[in-house]
Amino acid sequence: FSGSASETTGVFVPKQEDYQKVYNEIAALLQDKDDYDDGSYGPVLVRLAWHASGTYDKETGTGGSNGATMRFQPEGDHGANAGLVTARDFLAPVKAKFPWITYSDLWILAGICAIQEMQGPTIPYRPGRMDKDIAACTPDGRLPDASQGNKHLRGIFGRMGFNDQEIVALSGAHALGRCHTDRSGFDGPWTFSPTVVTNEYYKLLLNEKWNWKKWNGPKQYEDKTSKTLMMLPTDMALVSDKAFKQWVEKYAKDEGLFFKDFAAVITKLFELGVPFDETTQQTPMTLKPTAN
Ligand code: ZEM
Repeated sequence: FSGSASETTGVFVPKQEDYQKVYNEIAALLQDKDDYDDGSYGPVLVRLAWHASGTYDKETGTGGSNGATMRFQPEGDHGANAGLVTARDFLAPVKAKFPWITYSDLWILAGICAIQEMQGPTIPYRPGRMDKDIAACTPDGRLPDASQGNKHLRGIFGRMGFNDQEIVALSGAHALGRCHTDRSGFDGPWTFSPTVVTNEYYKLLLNEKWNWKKWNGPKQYEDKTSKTLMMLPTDMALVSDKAFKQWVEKYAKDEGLFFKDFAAVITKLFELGVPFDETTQQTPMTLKPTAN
């Protein structure tokens, strides 16, 4: 058992160096297992952390990353979570090697590791989440539905406590990864560099011409030029809605601003409903990315 046991209680109290070991293990696995999707499990790890957190309801204080209730069948089987078993299975050997970390802390640490390893901004990390049991599973329907528009986005993200600017900044995560027909039913990546954090998503939203894709699948857009990229109806709502569009324009112009705002809003997302010790507020730690 690596790490340090408290002298007085004998209870293992992990330190920053212990979390760094977990980080390094995930980063090594990401490098090793590069024959998946576009060459990285990074995007699906980010999606796991987001779906663990995005169930939060500020009125009742239920949901959020404190609990990792997606481990259980009702929540794991929610349509929105289709395919995330891939991310949970990827992390199983990490949990086995570091049994002291809770699933809830591990999933968020993995999301942060993935963002940093995919050349994104540094995201401060605070541990302290506890795993809850099956009774804490959230009801279906708390995560956004990609076939909807601006009202739906404000409703869903407003319930978590996010404003327009934050909704647009969070959506920049769609620079990463892709849609899978056997998961959401949608198809294709948003950008040409789906394993690198960039502001390309905003640039493409503004500069490409987007047409409805002609196919039998759910309604989505394809880019006129290459017909290989995609946008969801909810993505296009960010440019058809004037208040959202202002932020899309700012982030398309200034990648530094996007990185700064993305780091802030993803930190907020990952900490929704997490009862950190009010008195100490636990100083956030910065976990070091792998040099590559
Ligand atoms: Zn996503 N997202 N998302 N998202 N998402 C998908 C994939 C990914 C929406 C959505 O319906 C979908 C945020 C917001 C929203 C990621 C991160 C974040 C997919 C494709 C869909 C359908 C799933 C599949 O088929 O595998 C909607 C409607 C959103 C409302 C705005 C936020 C916020 C995110 C993080 C901060 C990521 C990284 C992926 C790519 C996953 C992968 O496996 O490649």
